[in-house]
Amino acid sequence: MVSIIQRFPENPLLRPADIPASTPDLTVECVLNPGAFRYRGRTGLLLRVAERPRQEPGWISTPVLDAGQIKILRVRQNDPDLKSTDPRVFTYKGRQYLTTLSHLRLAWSEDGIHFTVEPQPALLGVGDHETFGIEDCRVEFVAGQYWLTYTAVSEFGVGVGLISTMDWQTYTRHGIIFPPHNKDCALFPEKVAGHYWAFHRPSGLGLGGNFIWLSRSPDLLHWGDHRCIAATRPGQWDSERIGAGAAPIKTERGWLAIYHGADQKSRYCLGGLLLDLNDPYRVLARSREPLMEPVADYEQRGFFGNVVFTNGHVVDGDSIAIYYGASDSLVCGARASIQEILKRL
Ligand code: MAN
Repeated sequence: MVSIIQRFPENPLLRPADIPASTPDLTVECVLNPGAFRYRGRTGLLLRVAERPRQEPGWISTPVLDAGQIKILRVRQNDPDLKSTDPRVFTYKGRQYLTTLSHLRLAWSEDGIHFTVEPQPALLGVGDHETFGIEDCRVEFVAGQYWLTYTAVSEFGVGVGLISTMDWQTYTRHGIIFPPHNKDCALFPEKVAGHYWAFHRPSGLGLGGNFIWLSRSPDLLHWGDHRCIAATRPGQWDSERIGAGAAPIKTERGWLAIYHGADQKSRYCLGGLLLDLNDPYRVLARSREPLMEPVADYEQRGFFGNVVFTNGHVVDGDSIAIYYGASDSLVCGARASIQEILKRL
């Protein structure tokens, strides 16, 4: 099938070497999964920057936040209490840790392609529920403010935190809105039937799985009427886990949501879902084939290969600029026509 997604010829837009580390003791290992938005005529990205100390042979060392200070956990690779099979996580003495600590960093662009990265983090993990960092932030302008829904990671699990800002200088923290295990939360850009709406992705331990749920709220803080709207599909490209990308796009055919799906081999692709404009719990269509697959070299090889993952886009008329993380290492961009995507659903 002919691809309807055109990758930016300038890809990758950002790589770890473009990001100054947040402290001299850390190196930037990955820059990935940006939230995207427009502010005062510019495109903003809220990048996930994943850092750790430079790795020494024979050791794994990872930063953990402890009362706002970075502490380094350092474990010998041959320690019998260490289990490490995934580049993103390891288990030590029965407890799980991430191999990197992520914060959120702003980058700005006049043309949506060339970005200038701010020298310091915009947001770092705060408090007991973010000691392993904050990740994969969706940004949406709703009710006169920007709302940031992000993954908060700690020994207590992976949940969804909420922050608001008007000016990208001062931030208001609203705490965890979806407790563990939950991630991939994206707000709708406007009220529908008198409510605010959010996608999220709770994970079932036994029954259930990694499915997309939809909820509504009177105030963006309190969420209810949770309903599962899309499950994984056995044997297909989205058989293992699925999760929403950024906010859905309002079209004359319905709400178009771009989501990620992974298979048993953790190969991440992007697909589309179409929801009823007035009753978003009603799913009207879903892509059979992926809209985008990891086929470029930089999408197949990296920190965690075979990944295209999006949680940020900017819409301009019929054109959507999709910002995405490639192989959990780099930030890239791609463009598509919304009408063309709708035809594929
Ligand atoms: C998974 C991956 C990682 C992420 C952790 C915590 O292991 O998505 O990239 O850091 O979950 O969210």
